[in-house]
Amino acid sequence: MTSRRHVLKVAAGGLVLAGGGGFARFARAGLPAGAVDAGVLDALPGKQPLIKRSFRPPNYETPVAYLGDVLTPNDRFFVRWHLANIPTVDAAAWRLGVGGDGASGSLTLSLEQLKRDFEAAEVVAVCQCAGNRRGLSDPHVPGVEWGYGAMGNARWKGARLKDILARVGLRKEAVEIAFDGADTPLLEGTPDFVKSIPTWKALDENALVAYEMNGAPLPHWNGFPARIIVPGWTATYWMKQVVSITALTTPLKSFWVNTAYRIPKGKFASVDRFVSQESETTTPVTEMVVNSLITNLTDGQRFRAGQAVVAKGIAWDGGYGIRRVECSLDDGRTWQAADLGADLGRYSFRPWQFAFTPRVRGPLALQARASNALGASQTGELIFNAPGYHNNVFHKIGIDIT
Ligand SMILES: Nc1nc2c(c(=O)[nH]1)N[C@H]1C(S)=C(S)[C@@H](COP(=O)(O)O)O[C@H]1N2
Ligand SMILES: [Mo]
Repeated sequence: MTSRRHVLKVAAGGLVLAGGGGFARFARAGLPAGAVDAGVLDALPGKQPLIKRSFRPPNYETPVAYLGDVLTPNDRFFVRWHLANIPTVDAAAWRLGVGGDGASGSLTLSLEQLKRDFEAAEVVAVCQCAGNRRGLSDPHVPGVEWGYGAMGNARWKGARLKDILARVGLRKEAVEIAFDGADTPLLEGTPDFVKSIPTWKALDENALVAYEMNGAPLPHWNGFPARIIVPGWTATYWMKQVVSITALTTPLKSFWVNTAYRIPKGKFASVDRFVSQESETTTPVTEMVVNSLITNLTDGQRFRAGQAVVAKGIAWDGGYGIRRVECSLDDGRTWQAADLGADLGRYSFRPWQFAFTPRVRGPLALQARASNALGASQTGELIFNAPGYHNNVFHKIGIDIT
């Protein structure tokens, strides 16, 4: 079903995308080289060309230039799957099972019922892989070697998880709510992709079973006909093609929660805890860390001395809200405030821009850093961890003033 089509450019010496996304000049901008390379632009059926990191399973990232739009178009939204068996779901035949020992009853919902029997809710929220920017990790770490684009922002519409859980009668002993999707492993021995979140998080009014993305049905690659939305938390919990929701009175046993997607305890200033899955030394990743990206400039881009330059970008966090974005033109010695753009809600990308007029000829590095309502900010030095999660090193672009 996944035919390899439209291979547009093979980047032997570095792929150049109009307006952003070049990775060829990290060394010059003083960034760690990591393992990321320019990648190959390739279009999955129904998608625009994205940067291919792997084909089976499909892992495709969004070029930086497309992340300048506050809402990421559906056909440019990144794609990440762990398992290679991804069925095409027939909307009419699809069913969502709801139950578990943490529920008093059980229920099977059709797509029709999901849309008709529950109040529709909407939230604009960033969907970002915990491993976004892993390919920039220095030293190198194994995994999908993402650049900056394993993320997107969309307006999600669906039924509230809490309303669905209320329909089956959640018992007070329920500690976690687990999700399974229609995808299955290709090889025996590969664990099925099953995830859970704490019950309190599932009861958040912004947690949804979404059947619309930016006003349209979800693309197949992003979880048609319905997926879980956990605003503020990394995308690993955002189960696609969801087929079951299970309330559990004991913590889920799943490789994808117990072993993968975990970080050393205390390493990051995460506020939301997932207590039932914490060990002595590690904890599941929960919220996204505060982060930002310069979206309209590329490394090596030329500007004339005395000519005004407007840098544009986006900032986001785990849902506390972006309060400030600052830029530095002197290697972080001084920082100047950027202007924040439209606020689409605390879970959304927040656009920003920063105008400056370079006077001196030669190379010039621009860095951006965001901070949120808690006062949390980004890091200048990578906070190294073996799985390569939560990379929020200041984004830096090197331009040439001529
Ligand atoms: N069914 C299913 N859902 C899934 C996954 C998966 O492998 N299977 N991967 C998760 C992870 S780790 C990420 S980063 C997001 C990616 O969402 P996207 O492909 O819509 O961008 O989906 C999540 N939901
Ligand atoms: Mo992910």
